[in-house]
Amino acid sequence: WSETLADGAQVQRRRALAVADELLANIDAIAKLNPFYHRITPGGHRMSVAMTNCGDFGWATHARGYHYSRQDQNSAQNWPAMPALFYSLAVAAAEEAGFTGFNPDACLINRYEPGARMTLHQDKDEKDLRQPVVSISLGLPAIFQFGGFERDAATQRILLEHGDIVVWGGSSRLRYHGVLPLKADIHPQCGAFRYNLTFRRAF
Ligand code: MD3
Ligand code: FE
Repeated sequence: WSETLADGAQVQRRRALAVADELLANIDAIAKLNPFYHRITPGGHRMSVAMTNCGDFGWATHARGYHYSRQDQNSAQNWPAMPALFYSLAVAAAEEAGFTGFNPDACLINRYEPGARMTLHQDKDEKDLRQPVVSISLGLPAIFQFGGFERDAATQRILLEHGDIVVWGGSSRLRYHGVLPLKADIHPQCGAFRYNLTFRRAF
């Protein structure tokens, strides 16, 4: 079942549940090739979320900002291919939310450990902001914050759980959003972690 959060923003509850184990096996295989690591922001802070990527491009930090890169900065290898299941699920979810023709070339994989969080930010490093972002949550639940178009606007909080997919597009594409510190617990399939896959068209 799905809920509209705001114009262009839709949660599809448990949409990925039936293939969650397969998604997790793919994440493990990707992390064997390109392990998760904590990036350092341009401001010099170590992010509490650990990341890896798959697809043509991955999200990278840089002394002067953020960008998308074919190579993993750590290994100097190209990112692993996006598994067919990832691509088809993200495209189908976008389509169900009304975004036809979504063609993601980047999948960022975020791994949250207890206490890890993501402060309010906008996703605007992508070239074509008419393409939505699709997010798939796996493992421990997290409280997601979504706000307005200015950092200090009021935020709504929504719980994202194992298997939930969120599609963000249209006028919601530039909303501020973040994730509150993860509460320690053990998930049957993911142990102490939460994973979030975000699919984007980078270029
Ligand atoms: C709203 N990740 O990687 S996913 C990110 O749970 C990111 O790891 C969070 O924000 C996470 O950039 C949130 C939900 C999400 C993703 C992209 C959005 C919400 C969004 C883009 C625009 C507005
Ligand atoms: Fe984001």
